[in-house]
Amino acid sequence: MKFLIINGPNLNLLGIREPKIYGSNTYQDLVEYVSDFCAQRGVETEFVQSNHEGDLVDAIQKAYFDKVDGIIINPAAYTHTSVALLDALKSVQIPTVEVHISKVEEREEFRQVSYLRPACIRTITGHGFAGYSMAAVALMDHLSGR
Ligand code: CA2
Repeated sequence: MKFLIINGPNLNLLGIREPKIYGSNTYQDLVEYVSDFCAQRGVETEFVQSNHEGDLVDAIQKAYFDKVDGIIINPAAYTHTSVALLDALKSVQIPTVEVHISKVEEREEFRQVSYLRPACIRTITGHGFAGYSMAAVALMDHLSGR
């Protein structure tokens, strides 16, 4: 099984600023945590982080041709704006879980809307990095029909 983990704009700054909201661990720590978690369960991982919407669309399309089994996506600010990412997820039909490190539902009103949610099997918010491992488990369960 192979999962693609996509992180959107500014998540490369994890651990560098706003530790009260996003914690003090870095993007590299996140990659190591999620890849170890998945590897221990026999799941291969690939990671993409970009600050550019089109790069994220390209990554989703590439996942289709690479026969990726599941996608974990934290679209960051594009969550609240991107029809392009919604359309990309809808077009590839790969089971996807949306993750947010912070509890978006308790933050500003504009963060309450997710354009991508309708294309996702689950949305996980407010669990920090653990949200990504919860997403991996949700995909494993979904793909094994549990
Ligand atoms: O809670 C999340 O994971 C978010 O997707 C993070 C986005 C935000 O726009 C969403 O509403 C919720 C922002 C990511 C910015 O990450 C930073 C990390 C360190 C320092 C500054 C920003």
